[in-house]
Order: sequence, then structure tokens, then C-alpha cells
Amino acid sequence: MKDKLLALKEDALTKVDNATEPKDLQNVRVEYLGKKGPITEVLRGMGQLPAEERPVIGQLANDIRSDIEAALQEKESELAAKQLEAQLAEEKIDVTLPGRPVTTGATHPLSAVIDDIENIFMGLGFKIAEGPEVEQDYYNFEALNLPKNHPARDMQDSFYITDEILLRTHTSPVQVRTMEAMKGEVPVKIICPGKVFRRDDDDATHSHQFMQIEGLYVDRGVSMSDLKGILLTFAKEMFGEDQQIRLRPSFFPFTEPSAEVDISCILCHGEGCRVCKHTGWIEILGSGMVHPRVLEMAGYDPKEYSGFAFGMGVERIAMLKYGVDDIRHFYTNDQRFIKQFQRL
Ligand code: 2NL
Repeated sequence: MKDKLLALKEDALTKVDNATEPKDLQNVRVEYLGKKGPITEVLRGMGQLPAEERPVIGQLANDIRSDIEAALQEKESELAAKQLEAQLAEEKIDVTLPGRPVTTGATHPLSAVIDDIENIFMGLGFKIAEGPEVEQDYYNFEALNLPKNHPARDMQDSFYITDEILLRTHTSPVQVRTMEAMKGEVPVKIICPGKVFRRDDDDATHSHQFMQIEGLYVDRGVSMSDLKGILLTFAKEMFGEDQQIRLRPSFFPFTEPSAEVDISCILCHGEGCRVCKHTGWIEILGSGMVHPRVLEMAGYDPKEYSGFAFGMGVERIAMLKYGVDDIRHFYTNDQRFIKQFQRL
């Protein structure tokens, strides 16, 4: 038995020595050390041996097994090193070839405009608040004083998931949720940017999905003059120091009184041109004093607290600021368009 094992070892080591390819070594490993190999067989047949021989033969078989394995591994690294050497001798690298250009990402123009607006309002003490895009009817409509029969609630105008769940049509629900979470604490001073969804046909100025930023300031003694002051500061920082604003009476169910806000035309500075339709003014947002019922539903006593709110469409601002003529450019993902607004 002992001689048979030693002969096996000699055979295996000779085959390892003569191997020229990794495949040869794998064959040796399977042939001698595999489950059906002679060494495994010896170990299996140990039961037939006299008791005093068992430990000796067992030890020997195990030693031979590790000797063969060690020889295999040594030869394997030897072959690998030879293979690498041959490859290096054969391959030529042309270090004079030009490098591949590295493509860098660009901030999307809508993200750039949102960043600008956020920074301006953070400078005025506003915090940023975000919330769900899939929203409950209560937060999207009911809590904003939009009655059950309001046209905005029509299936034709909103994307409903169920009777009670829909894609939010504005970011106002985030403001309602924030007030609710603050449990009557003041000041509530937030801006809420995000995606909103309306069931429009897409054209140059309409998209079924767009970005909105709304602002809300609730405290004791907040007045319409605070609204005017904040929005004038915003207009100057966003469009230039010489900007003026103009408020026109309007209507929103969630504000009373309500006002549309215009800035002086950024193209002609009030002279009259095609962009401002010869009025000298451009409408950029809607605003007003938060309706007392909206305050009350969110847990703020309208006798003690007041607030202003406003909302603007980000695409509209970006189109004005960058002279973009079609809202669909923002969503077509054409690199040539997006790269024009590149900044770090
Ligand atoms: C527009 C007009 C507006 C608001 C949004 C608001 C939010 C709360 C309470 C009261 Cl929680 N108002 N938001 C107010 C006035 C106008 O948006 O034309 N947006 C594009």
C-alpha cells in the first residue's frame, strides 16, 4: 500500500513537471486528487487495513495529497508568469495615441433655476420642504378650500389613481402637511419645489408634468406689504437690481385677496416688445394672503395668525431667463440643448 502511494506521487509529480499549459495541470488535479482519484480511493478503503497500519497510511496519503497540491500551485504560478511575459513581449502600446474624451455631466437648466430660487429664499430665512408626488385628495384639494365640485378636480384635468388618490396638481399639499406637522407653531416660512402633474395636451407652453415652486409664510401680523417686499427682493435678485414688480387683483380659492405678480419686461425693460406683448410687464407668479379657512383647517387660528403664499412655474421662469421658446426642450433630453446651460 505504501509503495503504491509513493509510486502514485512520483507519477503525479512527473506529470506536473511536464505540464506546459494550465489545462494540463487541471487534468492532473482531477486525475489524482479528484473524488474518483486513487488517493481518495485509498482513504476510503482504510477500513480494510489492519488497525496499526491505518494511521501510518492515512498520514502518508494526506501528505502526498498536499505535496501534489503544492507542486500544482507552484507550477500554476510559473505558467501564469510565463504567459504574462509572452504577452508583454508580443503586445505593443502606442502611448502617442490621443486619449478618449471624458464627458462631464451638466446641471439641467430647470435644476439650475430651482437652485437659484432656493438660494434667494434661503437668504430671506425660508426653509425648503418636500413631500409626496402621489397625494391624497384631502391635501391636494379639500384642505386648500377647493370644493368637491371645483373644475380642477375633474377627471379630465388631474391624473387620478383612485377616487381619493391622485398625482398632485401643485406643491401646496406640502405646505398644508408642513403646517399640520408644526401643530400651530410659528413662523412657518418655507418654499416647496417639486414636480406637479396636470392632464393637459402637451404643446410649446404646456406639459403634463412640470416643476413648481410655492412659498408660504405664516406668523402673527404677516401682511400684504410683507408679500410685496419679499417678492420685489426676489425679482431683483433673480432678474436684476433694476427690476420692478406689479400686482394685479386675481382669484385663487386658497388665497384672499389674491394677486398676479408681474415683473418689468426683462427684454425691453418696459419699452414694449414681442415677449411682453407691448405691455412692458411679464406675469411670473400667482400669490395672495392665505385664506382663513385654509389656515383653520391646518390648525392655525385665523384671528391670531395670517400668512401669504405664492406659486410659480419653474419652466416659465427658465424660458424667460434663458430665452427658450418651447417647454418640451426641457424634457427631450437632447445633450446639445442641456449643455448650453452648463455650470459647475
Ligand atoms: C400659480 C399660483 C399660488 C398658492 C399658490 C398656497 C398654498 C397654501 C395656502 C395658500 Cl398652503 N396658497 N399657494 C397661493 C397663491 C397662488 O400659485 O399660478 N402657480 C403656478
